[in-house]
Amino acid sequence: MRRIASYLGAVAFIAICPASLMAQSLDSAMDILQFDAARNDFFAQADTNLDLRLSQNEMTDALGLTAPAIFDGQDYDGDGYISYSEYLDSGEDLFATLDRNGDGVLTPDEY
Ligand SMILES: [Ca+2]
Ligand SMILES: [Ca+2]
Repeated sequence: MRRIASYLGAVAFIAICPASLMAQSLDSAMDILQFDAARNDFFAQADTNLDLRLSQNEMTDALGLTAPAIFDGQDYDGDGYISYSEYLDSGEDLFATLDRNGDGVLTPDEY
């Protein structure tokens, strides 16, 4: 489940996470529940046609930028959509990648 790790980092984290999470994350630690909650909010906002998957266009609109590497990194089966299941998996991968000391909490020095 580390397929996206090669090009994930601070840039991907910023692109994937909503502004509310970033504002919170700048000066505080967060656990996976807070991380998932913020990403769930992002998915709900981004999935404008409510089909429980994100298209390239929905992702671009939600991020305000085109990020094919980030999109492809989460579209594990390559069908052109990030399903909710893929989104959840990519969140786990992303958290695990960012949580470098493996203590289950992201601290500001880790992102
Ligand atoms: Ca959708
Ligand atoms: Ca997919």
